[in-house]
Amino acid sequence: MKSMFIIGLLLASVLLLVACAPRAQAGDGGIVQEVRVTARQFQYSPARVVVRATQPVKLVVTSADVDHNIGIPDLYIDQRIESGNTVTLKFTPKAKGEYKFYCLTPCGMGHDGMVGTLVVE
Ligand SMILES: [Cu+2]
Repeated sequence: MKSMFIIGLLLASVLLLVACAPRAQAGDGGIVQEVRVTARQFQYSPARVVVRATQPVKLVVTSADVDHNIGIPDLYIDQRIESGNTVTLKFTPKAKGEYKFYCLTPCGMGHDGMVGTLVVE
């Protein structure tokens, strides 16, 4: 009788764990990772973004001042962001690693230092 109680307790625990496990968001094309980045002279915020490999990413980038760009050459991404606008990029990073992203639109004297890192784990 006592063993039946223990088995029941174990079953209830497993069901509770399954019910509480994190799930992918449904209804958004399978997007499971959403990251927001703000571009402004002369930095990205955050400048370091961490995502998981092989899972779709939705990268939302807003320009807080002048025209900018987010370029991730290794992932064939090159997207201009006009002043005050927001762009949404969807991609799935295949390989783990660190990918630099740059502003590829001249935006002022500090433009060359406008760099960030996408970390794919
Ligand atoms: Cu720039």
